[in-house]
Amino acid sequence: MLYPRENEVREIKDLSGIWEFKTDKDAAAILMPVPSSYNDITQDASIRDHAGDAWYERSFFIPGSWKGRRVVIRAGSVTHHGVISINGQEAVRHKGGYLPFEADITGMVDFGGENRVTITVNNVLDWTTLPPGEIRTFQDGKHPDGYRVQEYFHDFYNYAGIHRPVILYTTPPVFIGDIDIDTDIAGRSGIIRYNIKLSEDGAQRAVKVKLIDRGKEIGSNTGRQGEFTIERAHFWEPGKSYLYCLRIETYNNGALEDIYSQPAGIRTVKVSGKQFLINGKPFYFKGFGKHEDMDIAGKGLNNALNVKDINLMKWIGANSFRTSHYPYSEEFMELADSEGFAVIDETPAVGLNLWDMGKKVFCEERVHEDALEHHLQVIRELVGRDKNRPSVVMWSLANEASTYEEGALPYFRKLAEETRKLDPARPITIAQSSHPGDCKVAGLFDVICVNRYYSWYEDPGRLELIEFQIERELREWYDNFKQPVLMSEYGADSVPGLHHDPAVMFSEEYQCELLEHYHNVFDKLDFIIGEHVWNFADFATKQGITRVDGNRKGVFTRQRQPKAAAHLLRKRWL
Ligand code: BDP
Repeated sequence: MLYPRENEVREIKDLSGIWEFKTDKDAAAILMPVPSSYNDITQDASIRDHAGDAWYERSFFIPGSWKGRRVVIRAGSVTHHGVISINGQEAVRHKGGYLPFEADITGMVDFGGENRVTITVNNVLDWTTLPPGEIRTFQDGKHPDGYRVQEYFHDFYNYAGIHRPVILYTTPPVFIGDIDIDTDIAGRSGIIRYNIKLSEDGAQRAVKVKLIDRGKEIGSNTGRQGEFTIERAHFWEPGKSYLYCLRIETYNNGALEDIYSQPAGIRTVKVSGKQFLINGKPFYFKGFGKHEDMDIAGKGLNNALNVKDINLMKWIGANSFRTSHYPYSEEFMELADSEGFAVIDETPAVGLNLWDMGKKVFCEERVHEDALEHHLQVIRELVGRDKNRPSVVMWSLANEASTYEEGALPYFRKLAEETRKLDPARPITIAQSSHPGDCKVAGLFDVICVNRYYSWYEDPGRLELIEFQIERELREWYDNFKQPVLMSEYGADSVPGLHHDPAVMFSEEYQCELLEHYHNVFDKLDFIIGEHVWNFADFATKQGITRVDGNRKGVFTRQRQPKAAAHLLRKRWL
């Protein structure tokens, strides 16, 4: 799905702003910002903890000048189910909280008049959603009869709402529908191959593609498929972004009809032996697992926060991040492309683990056919959305699933096959918490990503054990699977300002010493291709006895101030 871009023939109208909102059909509407999570906006705990439908509504005008154009409504993220209605008529419904969806509403709107959009948002998680969850209803005498809670198994708050912009955009009735870009390098030359899809009725249209370099046309072709070879090309690489642009024009009997400008970064990625190669050179990942998370707005898109995070990642010397544990906004992905960060792009498959060897996840009553079908659909949508982004160097299909179960193997085999079919060029992985001896699925992937918390969840307080334990484990992963290994999570909670010497858990000293022990091991092993600290910043979680105001493993606070660990990483990475 193309990211909406305006130009001479396409217009965008952003419906961000303050909408009317209800969680109960009969209540009076209250004010709700879009984009934002709704949970932390009011003083009402029942809205914060709501599980079920919520309704958003606003009116908008369609200018008379749009008559004859195709009008599309597009939502970047409605968590987790969304139904968009226009003037009371359903236009589209979508399942999956972190990916865009859209609908042609040309036939539903009043041109030159006022229109109404209603979005029904449902945040319920069950065993067919990603992440999964369960609604628990109590009839046990210990709770009021019928008491109902949303349970889930992942460690971040189940923020809900319209998290990314809702926009209207126009195209001509016959339009550019999709583009596939593939790039290659031959010596100092860069190659950009493309394949353009027009809407169904576009067979008679002529297509022209112009190659633009910093505003200047340096080549042009005709036809829907083709390639450009750029001698002495500038390549895209982490820390040094360079984007060309393909300007696609369609013509109807010689008259210009549609235009779309697609950025294109020339780079290659490949896993070879013990290395992860970008443009043929070994790449070492330095960075974080992150979250979309902030005070008040929750998971709502915030450009100030996004630019701040990019600046902090540059300041600390990071070159990459993983979109733990769901696809991030296209606005943030645009920044990764333009600012030169390598991204491990992850699906929302997190919490497929009950941390209980006795209770299976991959079985008929939990993750089964419907879940698999949805997971495949999410992968198709994710690849469809991000396939042309040079920043995306690897797909991560899940986080910490119980891959020690037999049932995990057929499940992940299907996912791996589908992803490779959709995108034969990029490596694939999953972030693992299973142990190398028990994991049934690692052989399906290209890179081992390990999440591990020695001296935190395991042997808490025992910093002296880390090097022995992690070295043993990492060697075992490599010996068993002969794939390069990336430490995709390691870290410790710390409360800023809490000091202790010798270090104790939750002090800033402990977080620093823990990281250093891991680093000593990474520096010894030649198959380690990177380190992603958990987490970039503190973030909200559900309430529980192991969380004091959320997860505190950030090296920055939730307000983006550095803890001591941030200075330690900055020294190491720069
Ligand atoms: C890992 C998860 C991550 C958690 C982290 C933690 O992948 O989502 O936040 O542990 O517990 O299990 O801090």
